[in-house]
Amino acid sequence: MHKIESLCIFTFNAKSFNLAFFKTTKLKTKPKSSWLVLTRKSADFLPRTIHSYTLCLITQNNKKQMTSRKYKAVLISMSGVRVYNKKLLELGLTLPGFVDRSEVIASLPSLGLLTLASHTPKNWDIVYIELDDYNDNDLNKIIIEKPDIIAFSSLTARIYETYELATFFKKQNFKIIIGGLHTSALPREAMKYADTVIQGEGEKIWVQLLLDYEEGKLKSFYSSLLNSNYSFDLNNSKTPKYELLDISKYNRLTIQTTRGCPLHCNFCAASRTISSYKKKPIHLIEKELNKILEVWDKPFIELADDNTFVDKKWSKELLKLFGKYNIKWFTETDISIAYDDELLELLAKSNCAQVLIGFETSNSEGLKGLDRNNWKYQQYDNYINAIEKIQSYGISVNGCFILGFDTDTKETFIETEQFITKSGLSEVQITLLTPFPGTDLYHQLKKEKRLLKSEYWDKCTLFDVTFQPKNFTVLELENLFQNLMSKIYSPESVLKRRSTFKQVLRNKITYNKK
Ligand code: B12
Ligand code: SF4
Repeated sequence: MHKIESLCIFTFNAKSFNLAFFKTTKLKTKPKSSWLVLTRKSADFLPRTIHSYTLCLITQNNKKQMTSRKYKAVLISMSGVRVYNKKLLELGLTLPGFVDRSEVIASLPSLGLLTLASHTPKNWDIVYIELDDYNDNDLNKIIIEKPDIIAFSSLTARIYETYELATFFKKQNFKIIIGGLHTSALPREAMKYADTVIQGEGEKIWVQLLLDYEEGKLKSFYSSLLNSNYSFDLNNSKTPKYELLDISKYNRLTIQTTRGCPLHCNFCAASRTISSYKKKPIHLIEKELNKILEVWDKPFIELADDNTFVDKKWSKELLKLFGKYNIKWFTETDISIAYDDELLELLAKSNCAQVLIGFETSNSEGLKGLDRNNWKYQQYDNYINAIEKIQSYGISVNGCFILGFDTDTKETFIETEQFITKSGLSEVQITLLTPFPGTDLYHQLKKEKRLLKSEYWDKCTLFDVTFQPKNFTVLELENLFQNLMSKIYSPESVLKRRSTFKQVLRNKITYNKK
């Protein structure tokens, strides 16, 4: 039952329905559509003349909705990619494979913030801003918006800049909120710079904190990790607000179909640090794909998942869904997909362009104790066959390898190159082991007093050395890594992998003809 709050009678011309409506009721905000429907229905009961109606209006929504003022939040994504190792940077610029991938990744929007935007109550306006390199002009544009709050999404590598901006805006009396993976790991640190810090999943907290702000009761800390009432059920997911983006700036968009990963690798700093493993219902993913197609007719989609195909039954439904669309897409998985032919068949038919798999190391010793159940260690002997099998279905495999494990020696660098060549991988990524704050690896290295600095967050780029390696000096590890980069991304190696990629594509064509 709705509370009847006012009754008004007025006459108006049919063509100017909305205008008369707003004028008469003197509403500052547009009424809810359900309310409009009710009023139109009411009109059906009333006598009609050709050009005008006499309408009896029964207002139903709660008073607050009608009279409350509009609020505004600016959501800031610290976008772009970062690498500080100068030599690597110079080298990187000459390495075609590396540059291509960086350019592709660098343009991705903040799905976290677009997700929060979709959960924002109607009495809040949202302005979404990406700041890569920024200047005074960019900051002035934010000030001119006169927002009630400025909310940042944080990743570790750009947290110092986030804090700098937070301090700047705080001085101008804006309320500052910071959430994301970095504040989830180190909320106390972030509290020095923000009015409110968020730890964990944002959807439910966001709604609560906006309400708290309206009521002047904003808290300094909200956590879905410490308060399970705030953890989010993906059944309640809303389609991210892709319409906030200027789509011409992007070459890919992201959607998240799963959150978390059950493997718990000791170095992993992805969404598993803020959520247990969970899956989004397929019909909601379908809505997201449709929404993307509304704003972009030929999209390329990157799943922002940690590890998509953990649950094989659900994954097959997901792949059937993708199969209905003509959308190219990419995601991250573990090698277990190689053991499921039905899944591989569906994957091949789903327009999946590539899967990224974390093989982590070519040195099996490095896999020991890496994840909670030693699962990756047990898969090591299957690596080469798994790559061959997945690619035989026409799905390109992008293999990821991490260098800098305690078990690594100089030989590991040679073996990694040999492994990559032998594996027939059609794409490759190598990164340096990085102790992101909050991870088991971070706690271990801190205990062993091997972190190069107590705070080194800007160096958490996956390409900068941040701790004392076991079998090398820091300089040796840097040099060995650069050397491997120059071999792996040399024009010849890239060319070779591109020809493998074309062969894989031919597999797909043959496979899909079957
Ligand atoms: C897409 C992506 C990017 C994009 C977009 C980043 C972004 N702002 O979201 C771009 C290309 C910019 C990017 C850049 C980098 N990335 Co990146 N990226 C990803 C990826 C693949 C998906 C992230 C995602 O969309 N998640 C889904 C959304 C829904 O989750 P979310 O953002 O965490 O948001 C939720 C909560 O955190 C919270 N929340 C987030 N922000 C806020 C803000 C407020 C106010 C509130 C209330 C809540 C809240 O609510 C959201 C919903 O629950 C992840 C890998 C992965 N599988 O997660 C890596 C990942 C996030 N990236 C990583 C890294 C290392 C980088 C780079 C350093 C790489 C580099 N060398 O440059 C840079 C970072 C530089 C920078 N710009 O800060 C690491 C980060 C680890 C960490 N703790 O910082 C990850 C986890 C990958 C990994 N290998 O570990 N990345
Ligand atoms: S498999 Fe990947 S996503 Fe899962 S815990 Fe390990 S590193 Fe993280």
